[in-house]
Amino acid sequence: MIRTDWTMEEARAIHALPFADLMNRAQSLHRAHFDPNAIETASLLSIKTGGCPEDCGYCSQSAHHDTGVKATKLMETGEVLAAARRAKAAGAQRFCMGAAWRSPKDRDMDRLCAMVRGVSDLGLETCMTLGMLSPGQVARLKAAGLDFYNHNIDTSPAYYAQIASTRRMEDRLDTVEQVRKGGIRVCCGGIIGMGEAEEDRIAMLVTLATLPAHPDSVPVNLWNEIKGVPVQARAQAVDPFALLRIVALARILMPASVLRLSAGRTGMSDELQALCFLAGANSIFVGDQLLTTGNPAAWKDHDLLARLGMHIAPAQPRPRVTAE
Ligand code: SAM
Ligand code: DTB
Ligand code: SF4
Repeated sequence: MIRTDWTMEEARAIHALPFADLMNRAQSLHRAHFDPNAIETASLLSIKTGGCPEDCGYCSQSAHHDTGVKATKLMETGEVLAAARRAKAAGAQRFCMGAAWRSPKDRDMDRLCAMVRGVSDLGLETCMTLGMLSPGQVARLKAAGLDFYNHNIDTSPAYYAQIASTRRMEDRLDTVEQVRKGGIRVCCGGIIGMGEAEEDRIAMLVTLATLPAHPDSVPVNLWNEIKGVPVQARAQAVDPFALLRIVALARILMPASVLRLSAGRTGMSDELQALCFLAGANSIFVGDQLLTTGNPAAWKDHDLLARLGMHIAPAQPRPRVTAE
């Protein structure tokens, strides 16, 4: 059963289960909703890097922090399509285009829509992450054929103000709601390892799991160290078991959502990734590069999946995870 009325008490109790009980519950639900040996693959491209007016304390692309990332203009459609062809050849099913904006300018919409149509025509699922969207922009992207929109809540409501001051979590949730209402599937998750407490991690998942509809996909990012950003002073190494508990809790609270093990895999052992898949993670980014940081080499991921007897999930439109 898909529930959107989870309480913090329930989530804390699940999170605190003995490890074997927690993993068993997560794996049983995973099997009820998905092929447990299938992994979805997405590829990322930064179509507009750096110079972002937002001050997210974890991000290399904010103009507020001195990180050495060079600001670029929005890429040409042709260059984006060439990258999408390469991603498809390397085994990606979905192509996710990210821009370091607070929100897109209306003058950029024609080009963004051309990118969506072009990537879609290559037979790839399309995803964009462009910051906040107006209802009109949602409608244009939907008409161009955009399948997914990524917009993360990043942390708990209580910790959010420590992470960004140029926007509120309510602004993020408003965009998520606009996207959902506009009929584009929602990809919404967050980051762990930014100095937040265990309670914040649980609260982040409860926030996602009590939205009117669960996000269709939920990225769990481990903070990728960026030198020169405010989070660097607060970041903590994440205990592998703490990560596993969060993955399992996400799987239990949102059993039909695709769970993506996103940033941070370069620092994870094969064994930890395998345990994350057991706990319910069923999607990864493939390709050497995320946005401004690295990702495991393609051969390493293929090797890992082969050793685990896992395969790339056939891309197929899935029904929305909860009804209106
Ligand atoms: N500007 C858009 C936005 O904020 O939605 C799109 C790009 S933004 C880089 C997408 C997401 O990447 C963020 O919401 C955050 O969850 C994740 N992210 C950014 N920097 C990260 C880092 N250093 N480590 C882990 N995840 C990170
Ligand atoms: C998400 O949750 N993770 C991806 C994607 N959505 C856009 C981004 C990860 C970025 C990691 C830091 C970087 O490469 O700059
Ligand atoms: Fe800008 Fe997105 Fe980075 Fe925040 S996370 S600074 S909005 S690119």
